Amino acid sequence: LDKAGLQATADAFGDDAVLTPYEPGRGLPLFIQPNTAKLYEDTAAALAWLAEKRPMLDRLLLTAGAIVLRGFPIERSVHFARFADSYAPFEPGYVAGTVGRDVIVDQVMSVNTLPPGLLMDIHQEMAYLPRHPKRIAFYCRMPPVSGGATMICDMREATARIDPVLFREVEKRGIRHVRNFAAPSRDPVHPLLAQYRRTWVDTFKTDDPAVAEAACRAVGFETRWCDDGSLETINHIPGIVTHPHTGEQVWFNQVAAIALSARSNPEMSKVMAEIAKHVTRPSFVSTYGDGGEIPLELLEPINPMLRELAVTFSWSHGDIMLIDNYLVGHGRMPFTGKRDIQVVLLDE
Ligand SMILES: O=C(O)CCC(=O)C(=O)O
Ligand SMILES: [Fe+2]
Repeated sequence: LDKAGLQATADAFGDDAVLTPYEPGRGLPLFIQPNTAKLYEDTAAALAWLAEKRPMLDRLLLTAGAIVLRGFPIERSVHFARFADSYAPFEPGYVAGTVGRDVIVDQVMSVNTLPPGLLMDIHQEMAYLPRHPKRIAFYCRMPPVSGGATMICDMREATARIDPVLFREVEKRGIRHVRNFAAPSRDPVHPLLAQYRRTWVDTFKTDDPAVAEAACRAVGFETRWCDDGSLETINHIPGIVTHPHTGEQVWFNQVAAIALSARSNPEMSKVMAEIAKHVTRPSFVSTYGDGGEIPLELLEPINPMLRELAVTFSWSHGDIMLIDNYLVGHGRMPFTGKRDIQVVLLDE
């Protein structure tokens, strides 16, 4: 975000709000704080102001990639839901996502509840699906006492750092995912198993195979029932997308996180090894679009590179972070104690 652009927006906000690009780093995220008693204290007034300023927030988001609204009286999840109302919801919802999420109120859901001690690698939400949210927003209902920052990462910079050989291959061949959703009768062998090897019943919210198949078709999956009662799905994505508004090409897939996340967490590696003993089919495999293997050595540098670029700040109660899902990736630092961060998936 250049100085002139920021000044123009600051002028347009007048005395209502203060804009502060986050330091250290290159100004990611951009913080916006209310500067009048009314916007600071009156929830209805703040929500109306945020809705009215949407065109400006949209423009800022395209340059900044992520905006944190801090100090507005977004006291409860229902206020966050009202904030989200001024955006089009991501209409399919969290269908065929990799983790379980609880609905909190309206379109507000819980975040991925990976155990607190583990680090969640940086990813763009639902990038493994042909249709995915263009934007997402997080809300801090209760900040953790220690750790637990939502890391964010400039994917423009990350795209420039992807190995050019890998980039060209993905551009040419795309990416293919083969997933396997467990049969509902399988007993979990570890608490993480329920989270990371979801059943098709839990994933598609039905115990009717025909309904599950229809849900799969709706998100672009081919399906095949396996003899152990599990459901295999196949889908293709480009892996690199052209941003709908800026025309930039950005890396947009989760192949590194899918293949190598266990390595970020020694405890998780042990769990994965344990799971592998009990299941014959892996839950998520990605290859090039033609089925050719993506060499691991091309993927290995990606997660560390994303973490190196990552910016972290501490959550405060009431914060809303709006993210352009193409331009900014997100992950989570380990934490202790309680942490209540919530999420909505948005379209335009
Ligand atoms: O908990 C967080 O900060 C991020 C979690 C996350 O990536 C998600 O729920 O999509
Ligand atoms: Fe996420």
